[in-house]
Amino acid sequence: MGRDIRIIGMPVDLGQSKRGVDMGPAALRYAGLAAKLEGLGHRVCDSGNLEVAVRETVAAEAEQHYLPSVAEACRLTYGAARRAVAANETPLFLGGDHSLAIGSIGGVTHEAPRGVLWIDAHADFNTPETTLSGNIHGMALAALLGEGYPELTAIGRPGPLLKPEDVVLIGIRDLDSGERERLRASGVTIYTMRDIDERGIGAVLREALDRLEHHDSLHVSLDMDCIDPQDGPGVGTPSPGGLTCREAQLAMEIIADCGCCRSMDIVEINPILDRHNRTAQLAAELAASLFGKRIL
Ligand code: NNH
Ligand code: MN
Ligand code: MN
Ligand code: MN
Repeated sequence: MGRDIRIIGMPVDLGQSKRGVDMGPAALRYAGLAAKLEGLGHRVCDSGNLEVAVRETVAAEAEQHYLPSVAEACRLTYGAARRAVAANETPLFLGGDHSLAIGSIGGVTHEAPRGVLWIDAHADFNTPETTLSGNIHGMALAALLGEGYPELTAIGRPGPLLKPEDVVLIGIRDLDSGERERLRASGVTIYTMRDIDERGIGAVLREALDRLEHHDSLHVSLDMDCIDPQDGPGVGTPSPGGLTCREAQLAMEIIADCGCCRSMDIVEINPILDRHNRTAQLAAELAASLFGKRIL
């Protein structure tokens, strides 16, 4: 009883500053992602990559942090996500930076809401008023909740694409100060690395799933910088003190047990900063665990 998994690459790198995240989809394919999922009994169909502007061709947008091109990438991603869900497929989005989640999560929730597990070192809860970098990948979750650039909050359908009670953040350890205030006031459930250190990843994940119990479908948005840089060096904004590969595996296995994960993003892998593609290999293993791989 496998699933129909639809792989959708979105090599957007305009939402952040470092070069190389656009190579993430290739790195994940080279890591054998499709074969690992097929080995679990799923039918995997790879749509290739969606089109996004190459930075050199939109240099005039640099001052606006490439907002028009990021918004266009998100619109395309939204459409692809919506079509996959309408076809009863499980879309797996390969980034690219985390700005694509505005489109992927927006699109998968077009017909019906789903719960979102946002696993990240960062909360991506900045607005143009609170951001220190200006980078749009640091605003993606805020935009999904309807806050920030109108160009982003208008994508797909009017109004917020998510409600605070639809979202749980896991692995958080690096917040900007204005972002922290916004997050505290938001009503979003947050599990920081301190919570994970004190209570263990298993207890945290089980409680996170309880929080999303009112949803029968879940989306996992996996920013690979959630992983400790020791285990996942190939990311643009590494943050020490992160999840070990074992903790991340257990998180995926516990989500898999609930049987309701119906879409996923894997974002922020930067192969230029990686070592022998190990961050992409770990991500492919995590996706396999999320979609049913078991030791016994
Ligand atoms: N908070 C920072 C910013 O807004 C860093 C965001 N970087 C990420 N987010 N990788 O997941 O620029
Ligand atoms: Mn992120
Ligand atoms: Mn991050
Ligand atoms: Mn700026």
